[in-house]
Amino acid sequence: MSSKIVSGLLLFGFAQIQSVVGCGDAPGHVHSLRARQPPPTIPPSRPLEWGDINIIQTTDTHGWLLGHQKTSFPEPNYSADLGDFASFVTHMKEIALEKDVDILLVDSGDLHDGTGLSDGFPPGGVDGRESNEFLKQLPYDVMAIGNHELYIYNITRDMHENFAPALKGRYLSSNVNITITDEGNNTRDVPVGSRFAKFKTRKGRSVTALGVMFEFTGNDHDTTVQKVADMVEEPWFLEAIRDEPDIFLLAGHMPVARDKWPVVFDAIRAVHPTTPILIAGGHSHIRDCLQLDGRSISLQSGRYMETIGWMSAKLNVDKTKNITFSRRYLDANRVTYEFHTKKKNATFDTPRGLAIRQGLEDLVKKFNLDFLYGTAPQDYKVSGAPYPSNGSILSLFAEQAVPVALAINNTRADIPSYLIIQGGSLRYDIFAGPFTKNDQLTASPFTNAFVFIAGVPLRVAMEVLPILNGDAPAPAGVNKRRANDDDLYARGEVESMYRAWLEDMYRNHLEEMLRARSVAEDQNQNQNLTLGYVTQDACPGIGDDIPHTPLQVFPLPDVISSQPPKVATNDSLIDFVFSDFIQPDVLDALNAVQKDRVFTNGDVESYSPFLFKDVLGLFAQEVWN
Ligand SMILES: *[C@@H]1O[C@H](CO)[C@@H](O)[C@H](O)[C@H]1NC(C)=O
Ligand SMILES: *[C@@H]1O[C@H](CO)[C@@H](O)[C@H](O)[C@H]1NC(C)=O
Ligand SMILES: *[C@@H]1O[C@H](CO)[C@@H](O)[C@H](O)[C@H]1NC(C)=O
Ligand SMILES: *[C@@H]1O[C@H](CO)[C@@H](O)[C@H](O)[C@H]1NC(C)=O
Ligand SMILES: *[C@@H]1O[C@H](CO)[C@@H](O)[C@H](O)[C@H]1NC(C)=O
Ligand SMILES: *[C@@H]1O[C@H](CO)[C@@H](O)[C@H](O)[C@H]1NC(C)=O
Ligand SMILES: *[C@@H]1O[C@H](CO)[C@@H](O)[C@H](O)[C@H]1NC(C)=O
Ligand SMILES: *[C@@H]1O[C@H](CO)[C@@H](O)[C@H](O)[C@H]1NC(C)=O
Ligand SMILES: *[C@@H]1O[C@H](CO)[C@@H](O)[C@H](O)[C@H]1NC(C)=O
Ligand SMILES: CC(=O)N[C@H]1CO[C@H](CO)[C@@H](O)[C@@H]1O
Ligand SMILES: [Zn+2]
Ligand SMILES: [Zn+2]
Repeated sequence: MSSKIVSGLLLFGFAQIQSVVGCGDAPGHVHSLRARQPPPTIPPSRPLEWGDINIIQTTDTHGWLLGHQKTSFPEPNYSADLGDFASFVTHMKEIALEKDVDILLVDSGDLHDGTGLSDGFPPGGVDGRESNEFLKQLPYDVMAIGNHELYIYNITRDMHENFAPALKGRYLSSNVNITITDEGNNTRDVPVGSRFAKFKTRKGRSVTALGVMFEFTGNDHDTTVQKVADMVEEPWFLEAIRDEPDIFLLAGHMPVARDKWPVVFDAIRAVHPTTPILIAGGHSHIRDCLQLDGRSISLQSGRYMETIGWMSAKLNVDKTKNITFSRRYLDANRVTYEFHTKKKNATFDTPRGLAIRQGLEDLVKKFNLDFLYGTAPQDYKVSGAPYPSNGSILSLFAEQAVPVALAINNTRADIPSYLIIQGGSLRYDIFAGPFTKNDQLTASPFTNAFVFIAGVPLRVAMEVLPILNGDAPAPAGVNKRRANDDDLYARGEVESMYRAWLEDMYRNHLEEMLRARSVAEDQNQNQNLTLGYVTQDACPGIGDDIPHTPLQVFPLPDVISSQPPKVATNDSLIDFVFSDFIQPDVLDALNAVQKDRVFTNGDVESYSPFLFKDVLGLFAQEVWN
């Protein structure tokens, strides 16, 4: 099949492929890619490759400390909790002892914002303070600060005062400061954790470690993120890297590709041309690996406790030779953990692991996270279903949930309304089954408000959406307020990068299927594969611990809408409801599409006391109960 045809097919959208892969056994009979029987649990088959120094990496855990508990695939593949992980680490350390090699545990940041365990704290609390107590119980050698530790000053201060001390100098924030008021009421600017750490491994190897943040600009007042190029010129940095260690360990909240790691790498290489450099990156939520030279490796281990990263290095003495590295992306579940530690279910749990799980379950009770709003009848996906559709959480939210939730205690409920909100309003899928407070916080935690303008002709309101989505040309005068990609990236937006990674993965899969000489060949290769990530990185060999077939992924619009109300004519006046997040864009667009009236902030009123984060719970109580 020529590549022209392949790309032509892809242009029609991913769903089209189902009618292309005919099976040949009956006319008109086609295989659905998703209709295969789920295969039985497949454990990994390849043991890990151990080296002289071995690193287990977590990153972007975002509160997912109880793992993924839903039964829809591939969630069970990520079902291990932090207690299981603690047991895994204990056993891996025992194996390292038997092999007489070094093993280090590293985290690359973003401990906040993701589930009820971090975000479901009662009023007066601080996000992540209680969930972080469990991370403190793991034997991390190095942890680096993430941007989600910097959006709210109180969180940063909590990390500085309560978290960093537990790491005893190994919570690293090389280019991130906090401004604090000390006992003498003096304002001081200090690193949130430590700028660097120097320590020796069990085998006596010297390590110089850094914790570098990408050039984040969305941080709160009284926190500072220094540019990476400025950091590497600081006297403290040059002093810290002057003496040659056995390895440099560069942990940091920065993707391993297409960001500023080469700046740090080059600064070290200028002084130490051959010293092994191990980079543990993060932030863009993908699995990735590359080598900046033959004596260095950079690993990034996904997100949300789905992936545990492994890298190892055989540290040869010959400094002119390349180092043999290995890397592996482990799916975070007990089957994986037991396979690699040669344990059985009955011998796997450690007392500390069990205590951590119990503690997390107690926290669920304390935060009332298992409060049941209702039962979801099916899965609703963020990018795993087309928008608009039955299976789209965006459709569910804008077309069903918001109208139900905002009708509650609303004096304007009887006035026809039309709603638009940002497509990024939903953070995670909803799965069939119990829908709890934890699920609500996971899917939709945002505190945006609903506002409205009364008396807008429906026709005018409906012209706004295509303009904001870029589907209609923006009329002259519409201020292109929406930030460019670089600005969004600097402010911490990563969802689009993660989704682009999924899209690449799925596109590669389709192209492979079309290349396969026959459907039989494809099925033979793929029928036993479970759904999950299919990583194609720049390191040698295969990185995924278990081969998977990728999830289908669909594009998302920037702005989504409710169904238009049933009114007499398109000129009927309605309540135009929207999110305060997009208010400036909405006003610009309204003033561009008509000239009868000038819309200003003064026309915008509060529509409901409920915020985005309240909607799904209210809806589930009404409709799924
Ligand atoms: C931050 O903490 C202080 C006291 O510890 C509290 O008074 C303040 O309300 C908190 N701010 C936020 C935004 O939570
Ligand atoms: C600390 O300084 C602030 C302003 O700099 C002042 O308002 C406050 O009264 C001082 N507090 C004490 C205890 O001196
Ligand atoms: C961070 O704080 C230190 C003092 O602890 C100060 O020397 C340094 O200039 C600060 N860095 C930035 C980028 O503000
Ligand atoms: C060493 O690694 C570098 C970078 O990965 C590669 O370009 C080079 O060919 C390797 N050299 C040998 C001798 O394998
Ligand atoms: C593993 O063991 C625990 C008790 O330690 C038990 O509750 C659980 O059902 C077992 N799981 C399997 C898959 O056998
Ligand atoms: C959409 O929902 C309707 C009603 O609940 C159902 O009949 C239909 O089969 C669903 N369609 C899909 C594609 O799931
Ligand atoms: C609606 O208003 C009533 C009466 O003020 C109140 O009791 C109820 O809690 C409100 N409903 C919600 C969902 O807030
Ligand atoms: C798939 O599974 C079947 C039976 O479980 C086995 O015979 C076959 O070799 C497997 N195919 C591949 C490609 O692993
Ligand atoms: C309203 O506008 C839409 C799209 O412009 C059109 O399809 C529809 O027929 C109009 N409806 C009425 C009642 O004018
Ligand atoms: C360990 C585990 O739970 N593996 C599951 C991963 O997901 C597939 C389906 O995609 C299941 O069959 C496995 O049991
Ligand atoms: Zn993150
Ligand atoms: Zn991040």
